[in-house]
Amino acid sequence: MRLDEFAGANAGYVLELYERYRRNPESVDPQTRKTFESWEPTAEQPSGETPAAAGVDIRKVVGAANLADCIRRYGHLAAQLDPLGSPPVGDPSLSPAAHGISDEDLRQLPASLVDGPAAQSAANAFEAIERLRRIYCSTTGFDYAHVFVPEERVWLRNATESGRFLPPMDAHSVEAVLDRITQVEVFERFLQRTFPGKTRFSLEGLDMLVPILDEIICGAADHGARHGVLGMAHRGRLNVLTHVLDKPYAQILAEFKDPVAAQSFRTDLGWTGDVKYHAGARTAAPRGQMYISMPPNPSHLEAVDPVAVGMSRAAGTRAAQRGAAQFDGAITVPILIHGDAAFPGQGIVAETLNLSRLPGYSTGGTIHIIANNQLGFTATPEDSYSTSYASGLARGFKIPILHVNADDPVACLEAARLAWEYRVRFGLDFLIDLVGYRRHGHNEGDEPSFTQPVMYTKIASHPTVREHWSRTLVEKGTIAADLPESLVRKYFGELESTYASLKPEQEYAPSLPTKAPAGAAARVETGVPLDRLREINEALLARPEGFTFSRKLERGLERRRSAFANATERSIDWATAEQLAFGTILADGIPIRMTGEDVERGTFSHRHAVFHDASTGKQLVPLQEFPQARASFEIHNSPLSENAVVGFEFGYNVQEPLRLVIWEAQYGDFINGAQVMLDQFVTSGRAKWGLAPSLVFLLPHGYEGQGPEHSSARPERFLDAAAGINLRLVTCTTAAQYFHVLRRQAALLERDPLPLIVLTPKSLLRHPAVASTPRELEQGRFLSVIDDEDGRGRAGSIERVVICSGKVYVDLVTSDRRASAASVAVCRVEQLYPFPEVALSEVLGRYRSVRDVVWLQEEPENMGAWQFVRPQLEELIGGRCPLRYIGRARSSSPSEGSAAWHQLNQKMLVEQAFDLGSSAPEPSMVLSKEV
Ligand SMILES: Cc1ncc(C[n+]2csc(CCOP(=O)(O)OP(=O)(O)O)c2C)c(N)n1
Repeated sequence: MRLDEFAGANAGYVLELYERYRRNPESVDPQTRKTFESWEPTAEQPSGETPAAAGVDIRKVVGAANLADCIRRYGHLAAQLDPLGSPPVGDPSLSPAAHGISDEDLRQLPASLVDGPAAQSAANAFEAIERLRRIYCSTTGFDYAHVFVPEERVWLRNATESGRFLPPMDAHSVEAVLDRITQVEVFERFLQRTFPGKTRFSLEGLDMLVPILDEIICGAADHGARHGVLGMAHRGRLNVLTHVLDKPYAQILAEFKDPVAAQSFRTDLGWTGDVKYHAGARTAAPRGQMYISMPPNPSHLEAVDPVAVGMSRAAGTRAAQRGAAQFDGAITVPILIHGDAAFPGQGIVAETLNLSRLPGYSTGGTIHIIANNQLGFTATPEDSYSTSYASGLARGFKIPILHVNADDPVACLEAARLAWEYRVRFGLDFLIDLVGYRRHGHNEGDEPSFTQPVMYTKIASHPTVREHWSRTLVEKGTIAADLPESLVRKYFGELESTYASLKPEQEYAPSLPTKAPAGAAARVETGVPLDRLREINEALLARPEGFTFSRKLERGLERRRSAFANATERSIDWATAEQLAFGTILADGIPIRMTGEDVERGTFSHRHAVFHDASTGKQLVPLQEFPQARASFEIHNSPLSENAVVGFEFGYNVQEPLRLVIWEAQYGDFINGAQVMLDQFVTSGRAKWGLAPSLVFLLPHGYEGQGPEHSSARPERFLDAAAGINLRLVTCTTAAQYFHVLRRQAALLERDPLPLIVLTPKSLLRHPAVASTPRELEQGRFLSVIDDEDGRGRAGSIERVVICSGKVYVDLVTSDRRASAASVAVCRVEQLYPFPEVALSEVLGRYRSVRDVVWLQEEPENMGAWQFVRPQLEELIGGRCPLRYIGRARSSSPSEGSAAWHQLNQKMLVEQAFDLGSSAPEPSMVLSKEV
């Protein structure tokens, strides 16, 4: 066997193995030993190549092959990535000496040892190695040794070494790049000159970001993509907004001139607006068929990542047909621009990367660009990450990484072209680490030399990439010597005349969502005729030929089958109500997407939206199969994340607002992990940016003795953020209420979209008191307040009205004390926000002889709805009688850790509710006090 039958690294490995065998035959496995017993490696030269290597020292051959392998793997360590000239770290394995060979030895060896496109037509191994060095240790660091899928690895190597993604270098192309970076630079300089010190988070030092984006977007548009979604934080955002998303200069300059006047006040919409470097945009005209949008972002770095990715997923998903939703990654492209400190530092990045290959979340490949200015405010890379590069995290996700010197336009454009082609070929994420610098301080009012004096001395005399590129082109004679300056004058002129002719700022006011007339939600009809419900129920229970259900599920299915036998029997449990709500919504042609941890089965084993054949494991999703459906149903168990997945669903929802998007928490309190998404996007997105989200959150909530972390969904967090009608918060106590609220949400998607938070039950999922009758689905609608079901007839004798919300209602009405407390009425507030003052005042108006009104809750006094409802109740009562609080005392922890202690307190709540005299005894945590 000849050595060159093994290629490159393989040859090295075989020879290494052979060496080991020669030294000690026992050190290799028996099969290899057998092969080597009859094998004599010869490094024969293919005919036509000189010099012949026959008879050469085998160690030299191994050394050469290993050297080539090391350059491919570690060459990036010797690449000149920093435009400011800091030397690369290098690596000993990149020198021939480390492999026991010299340049002269290499000249004696065949180029074929090196293998790959670089070796082709090289005269010998030395020449091939030099070519490798020029490729791998240049101004691009090819960092993808961690990509171990053979097909991808080979493609990347060939793409790198063939140079086929190098940009064209004809006069027209190089001039176009010069033109673009002149625009980019002049825009920043003009803003600096016109509005000195005003924050704009200049892009200078990373100017090539814009041509890189151009290149990727052109590739995508040429390839037939329809949507591009660009997610980014503050750095360079204004520049990208104007040059990539075509936001007019006039609009940006108006915002700089007087941001307040440019965004007209709309207090009636709760409008606050936001700073200009958080604004989103969408291109007015397409490139090819492709529109590009950029979601608005909050200050919270990287929080926009999953939002942009979710938008892209939505844009590429067809949902208007029965069955599963169909995603096509070719029509939509997400691009995320990250900060070099934020990328490794913010956990949301890892969560977002983890979505990339999951069936319910993949985007067909997200292109990531780290806008790496080697600083995070004042923090250095040493302060900011434990990985070797800012991009280190991406390695674990097998994402190819190209580090590229931002002062080398050719290298930057090659990276962009290669990234795009990789995405086309494999449909996977790619990362460009664009290494530049930051010409000014973190913002333009900041003095960077306090903390980076040496770096900023260097930057002061460092030419811009435009100057650098101009000089190169003029020296080569590719462009006329006066072209660079004439371009600078041209773009300054454009900005100056735009600024001079700026029209009144009001013309640049953003368009805001309209608001539905008050009470629109209450008028929605959500009942469904019984025949229709029965039909859909049966269709959802249809048994496909040959599908075997788990025996344990059979009983429940049988119960559901007979749920419509009697219209007035409480036969509809929570899960059935949900299935019927989903079924009828799909039959109305509204697609549904539902995600969350373990949602397919349901945390409490109640949903079973996906059945698994008991013998084959094959899946069945009835909501995708039933014939009445006119839209897709998709359901996915999410990864174990809250922050990124909520961000993703938010993005999906705002991109495709006419689909019902539902996220369920395993337990309500886990939404703590998504607090940034709630505060920065869900509850304030309308006031800041004019977005109109309608995402549904299902949050299991209720005190059942499971301890401080499985009791409360913290409704107070939503009530704290509730203002200007920005959300709906409900807590349904019956299956019918849940059915109607889901259908109401679907009906309002277009007319009056608002996020919907539903506090859902746990143990009550199967409680008879929560079950509803078919008639209630047919005739009812969602009620924001439910009066005492026995109390109306005896309103005149009622001395106390207890108002509560959620599961504690069931504790009250099922208690033994209820029967003996005929003078106590128990009412439920089912919608906490918008607060149903009209409905509640009607209820209270019925009880004319009350001695006190009680707000009763399970949560401690400083949690739950109490702080929110108290002023509203006081106003409703208007001093006619005292208001009393019954609930747990103030506490730093949501609940007791012991089930026994919980039961004691819960019992005490009930006692207090029906006790018209005394206060709570020890050792209860429960308070009963007049306020
Ligand atoms: C979640 C969050 N934490 C802290 C900050 C404050 N902050 C704003 S920019 C910045 C540095 C960001 O550095 P980098 O990611 O490298 O981006 P650069 O500004 O250098 O482009 C910090 C700490 C923030 N905006 N968001």
